[in-house]
Amino acid sequence: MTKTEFVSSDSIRAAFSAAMSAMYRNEVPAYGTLMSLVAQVNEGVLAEDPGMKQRLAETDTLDRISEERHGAIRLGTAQELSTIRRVFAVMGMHPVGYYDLSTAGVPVHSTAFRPVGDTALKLNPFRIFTSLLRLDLVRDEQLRADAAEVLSKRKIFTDGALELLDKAEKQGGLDRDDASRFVEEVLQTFRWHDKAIVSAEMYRRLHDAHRLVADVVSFRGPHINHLTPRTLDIDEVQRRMPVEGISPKAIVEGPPTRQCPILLRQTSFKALEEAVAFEDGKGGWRSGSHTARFGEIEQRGVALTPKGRALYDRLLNETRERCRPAADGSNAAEYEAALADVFKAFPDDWNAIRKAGLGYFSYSLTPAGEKADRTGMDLETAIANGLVQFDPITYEDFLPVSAAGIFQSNLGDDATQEFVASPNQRMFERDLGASVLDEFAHYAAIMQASIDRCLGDGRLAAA
Ligand code: OOG
Ligand code: NI
Repeated sequence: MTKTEFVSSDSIRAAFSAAMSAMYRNEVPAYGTLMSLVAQVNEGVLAEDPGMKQRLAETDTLDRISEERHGAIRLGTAQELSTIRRVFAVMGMHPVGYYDLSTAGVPVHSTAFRPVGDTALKLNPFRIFTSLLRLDLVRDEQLRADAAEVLSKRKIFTDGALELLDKAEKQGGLDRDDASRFVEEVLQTFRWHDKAIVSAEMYRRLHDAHRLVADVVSFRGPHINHLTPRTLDIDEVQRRMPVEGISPKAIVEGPPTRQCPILLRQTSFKALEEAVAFEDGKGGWRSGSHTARFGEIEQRGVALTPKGRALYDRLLNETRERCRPAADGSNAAEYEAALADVFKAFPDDWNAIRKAGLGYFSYSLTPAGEKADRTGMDLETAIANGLVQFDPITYEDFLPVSAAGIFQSNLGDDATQEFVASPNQRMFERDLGASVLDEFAHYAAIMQASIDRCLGDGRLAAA
């Protein structure tokens, strides 16, 4: 078989994200409601802002505007993590970034599997925030051993998925039939199981250690715990969620509303309580419940350089020192005001952000620039003379403090926070069986390549 008969990894990812969306809307009806709300709000924004509509159309992103951008799962073992890395690679999703959530009291560390590169992101931007449980942070030794034993026995992938995975790796791709079977088989891993693989008593012990430990260990597989479409106006969706009968988390995570959006803003609706049957130890079942699954929305802005990110982190810390957002939303307005006030220190003008070296931008020649004699001109002069233009590079990754806020709001607001901060990227990469891509180096390379293209004919001097 020749390579040309293989379906592209981008198409497999697109088929997978569509299948996941359909499954999740079916399993979690409130998520379907959120999707319709997002589509309505996006339509409204586009109707009022023809300029934005035009820009989205030009960048080929208008058609899929309200489609999912990401989802999240939580895994239990190194074996599961390294296998999922191979599965996602077939879909063109690669591990980018390392996120330590232990600092925020959640016993996991994570990466984002995502398409890398402009073309792949445009074709289908779907990514999965993937966390690995850290049993090493659970203090109770007996519980740690019991949990490890349960996890070592479960099989989260179907035999069909594993066979097709081997085949894809051996052949270097999958043909049309295999690709659609692969999507179907892999989808099974993310399904919800309403029968636990532990007893109610074991669930209670796991839950007492941390709700997240119970969520990972008690089930046959890593159910997708949320999906996240993109919204063009996150504040509006947040406001309208209660009108649609869904209950939003207390605050929007991330930076405040701005003229020039930076990084990532996110909010979610609270996880639903779902009926679960636990083993009763006598071959029967005992009914109980579990909260895990929710819906989220995101709005993205420019990727920040290490300098920009340091400023963002400092301002966010300062805000939270002034006002720590309460889980019940009682001080949400105060928090928002503090956030807006503190973030006045972050320039809100594209050129100012660029000149201060806070964000990553993509440079290109203007029509005038194509024609002009740019001999010996530096980048700034070329920009000042209208020969080179710049566009913000969108942030495609995640934020640990925001992620922790999303975790916590969906684990129940009384989730204990008693873990000692202990990032361990080396351990994570060993378990993953690969190293993660450094997100900053990645954005810097995109920016540099765009500058090189402007300088490419050698007439424009390096800045
Ligand atoms: C993942 C939470 C992180 C995000 O958007 O920051 C996340 C989880 O709850 O498993 O998805
Ligand atoms: Ni998320």
